[in-house]
Amino acid sequence: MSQEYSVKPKKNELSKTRGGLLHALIEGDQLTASRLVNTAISERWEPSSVYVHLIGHCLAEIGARWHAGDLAIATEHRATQMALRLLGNAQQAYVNGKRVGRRAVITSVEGDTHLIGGLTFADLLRFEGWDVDFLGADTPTDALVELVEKDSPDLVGLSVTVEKFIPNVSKTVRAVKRLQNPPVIVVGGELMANNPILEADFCSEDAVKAVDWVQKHFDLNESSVTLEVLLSDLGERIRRLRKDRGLSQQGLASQANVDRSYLSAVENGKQNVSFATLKGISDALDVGIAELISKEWPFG
Ligand code: B12
Repeated sequence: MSQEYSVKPKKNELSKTRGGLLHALIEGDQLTASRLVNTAISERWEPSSVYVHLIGHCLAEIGARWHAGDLAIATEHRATQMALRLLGNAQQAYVNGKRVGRRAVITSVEGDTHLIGGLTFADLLRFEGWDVDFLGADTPTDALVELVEKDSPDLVGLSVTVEKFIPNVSKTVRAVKRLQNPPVIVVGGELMANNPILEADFCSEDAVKAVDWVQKHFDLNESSVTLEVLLSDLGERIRRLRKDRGLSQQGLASQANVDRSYLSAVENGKQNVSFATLKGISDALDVGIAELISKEWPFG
């Protein structure tokens, strides 16, 4: 994911936004719900905080209240539709990651109509630069197998929410694995905490953990990030911090004791920097070196 959106909200901030969103979803107040999610995104919350810890969390709470008989089914349905719109807008706001040349097909398993968990995993992968086909819910096993045979994706993600459909997952995994050059298969959904599917390559109740596993499995983690990308990210962070502080390139260059043209090359990711230069720039920007090179954003 782009360094731009890597803020983990503070606990109290998350819980306040959750409270507001839960209320808006229950009341059918789309305007307030959109405003809360848009604010979180404009404050550069990482996608998983918005998808899982904010929207997903509110849906689970609404489900629990509906299950307990405290909410009408129509209220739950309306909240789900609102959440789908919020997620659609979030997907537009977060830019897809730089393409990594890998393809995934994600769907809920045959019979299962819950689609938000699979959609969450699909979008989190998109933000990591994957090309993703999201098929939605309840895809018949035969249709999925046919598509996988035709398109040969690198990864298939299956979502299952309702216990009685677990046998459909095993059936689907076996059918896909019988293909020539079968893809990697990841199964997700809350039930996976206690009912892992043995034939799958990875199972998890947590979409973020699954994305991590996938990135490692396909060797797409930061260790494989090139120096070029690291320097370009560093340059972008320096430029943003400089602008935040209302400094011109010349102003920062003077304070950091470097030439303006040198600083311009650094900001454009075209210049490798020594530790001494990094220290000069970080002092002038009034941030620690660790913050300057960390993924967290924004700092201070
Ligand atoms: C919205 C909802 C619905 C909507 C679904 C709308 C839609 N298009 O998605 C509707 C109203 C259609 C619905 C129907 C039903 N539902 Co419902 N529903 C929910 C609710 C409230 C929210 C689900 C949700 O979207 N959560 C938010 C997402 C983000 O969470 P998640 O799905 O768990 O996903 C996370 C992880 O599990 C994981 N993950 C999920 N999928 C995948 C896939 C991969 C590949 C990976 C890596 C990770 C991953 O990542 C996500 C983020 O970390 C839940 C309550 C709850 N506790 O979740 C009940 C709930 C899931 N429903 C339930 C039930 C029983 C039903 C019905 C059977 C009710 C009925 N009697 O008709 C039907 C199912 C019909 C069917 N054939 O499927 C039960 C399931 C119990 C069970 N485990 O068997 C729940 C838990 C409610 C309850 N407390 O009883 N439901």
